[in-house]
Amino acid sequence: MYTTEMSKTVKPIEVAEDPALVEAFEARVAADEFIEPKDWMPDAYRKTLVRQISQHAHSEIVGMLPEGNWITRAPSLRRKAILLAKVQDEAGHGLYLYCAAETLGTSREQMIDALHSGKAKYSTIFNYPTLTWADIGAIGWLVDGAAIMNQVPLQRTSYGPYARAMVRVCKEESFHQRQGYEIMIALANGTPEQRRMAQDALNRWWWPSLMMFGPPDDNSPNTERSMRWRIKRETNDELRQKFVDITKPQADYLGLTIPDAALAWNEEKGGHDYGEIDWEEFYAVVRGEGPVARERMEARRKAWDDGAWVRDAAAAHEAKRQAKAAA
Ligand code: BYC
Repeated sequence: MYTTEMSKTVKPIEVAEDPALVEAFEARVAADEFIEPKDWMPDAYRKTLVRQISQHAHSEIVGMLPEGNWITRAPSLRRKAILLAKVQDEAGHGLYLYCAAETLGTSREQMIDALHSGKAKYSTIFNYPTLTWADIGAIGWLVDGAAIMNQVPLQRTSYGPYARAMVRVCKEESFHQRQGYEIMIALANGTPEQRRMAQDALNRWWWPSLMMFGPPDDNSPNTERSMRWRIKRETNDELRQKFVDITKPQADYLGLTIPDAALAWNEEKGGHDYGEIDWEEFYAVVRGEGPVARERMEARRKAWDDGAWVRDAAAAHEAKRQAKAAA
C-alpha cells in the first residue's frame, strides 16, 4: 500500500494495487492508447471516470429542462421543430454517456439515485432560468459553445467508450451551437425590443457560461491527476480562455456587448484578458443553491416517478420474450 500525492490541491490517492500493473497502465495512457472496459485500470481512474461521465450524463438530462420549457412557446413551427430535435439530441447524449459509465461497473439505477439524492452533481449552468425566447438563442450560442469547447478534446480522452460517445455528441453540439447563434442573429437584426432581449440574454448567460468550465486551475482538485491520466486533455482555464477568444468576435458580429468592462485583447499573451468570475456564486450553485435548483430536481424526480410504468412494462416485455425464447 502506498500513497501518491500529486500536489497540495490534489486529493491523495490510496493505492493498494500491484505497482507493476499501475506502471503498465500509466505507460499505456502516456502512449495515448485507449483504455477499454475489460482492461485493468486503477480504482481511482475508474472512480474519476464514473464521477465525470455520470455527472456529464446528468447535465445532458437536466439540460433538457430549461429548453424544453420553451418548446410550446417557440415563435414558429420551424423553431419548434428545431428546438424539439435539439432537446431530443440532449436525451440521446445522456443515454450514450450513461452507457459509457455502465461499462465501468456502475448501474443506471445507482447513477440516477445519486442524482436524485443530491449526491451527484450536474452542471451549474442548468440552475438558471430561461426567461425569454432570447435565452434559447443564448443557450445554443454560449452554453453549447462552451460544451463543444470542453467536449472536442474529450474525443481523445483516454477511456475508449467515453471518447467514442463524444464523437457523435460533438457533431450534434455543433448543430446546436449554430441554431442558437442563428436565433441571436435574427434577434440582433430585429426590432429594438428583440435586440434588447438578445442583449439581456447575453448579460445573464455570459458569466454562468464561463463558470461551466469549472474552478480555476489552482483551485481544481481533480485537474492535475485527470490531465496525467489523459481523462482531461486541457485544463479548465485553458478551455475558458479559448472560449472567450472565440466568442468575443461572435458578439461583435451580432453588435452585442459582452457584460465585462475588463474584457480586452492582450497582444502579449495573444488572447483576451477578462474580468474576475464570481466564484462565490459558482460554489453556491455547486452546493445546490442555484436560482432554480430545487425546481430542476423536482422535475427530474417527477419524470422518474411518472416513467416507472414504462420501465416496468419494458421489463415485463423482456421477461416474456426470454420465457418464450426458452420455451
Ligand atoms: N458544475 O476539480 P474540478 C452540456 C465540480 S452538458 C457543477 O475542476 P473536474 C449541455 C467538479 O465536479 C455540460 N460542478 O473537477 C447539455 C468537482 O466536484 P466533485 C456538462 C462542477 O471534474 C444540454 C469540483 O467542482 N459537461 O453542455 O476535473 C444542453 C472541482 O472541480 C462544475 C461536462 O460534464 C460545474 N460547472 O472538472 C446544452 C463535461 N465544474 O465531482 C448543453 C465533462 C466543476 O469532485 N466534465 N465542478 O465532487 C468535465 O470536463 C469536468 O468534469 C469539468 C470539471 C471541467 C466540468
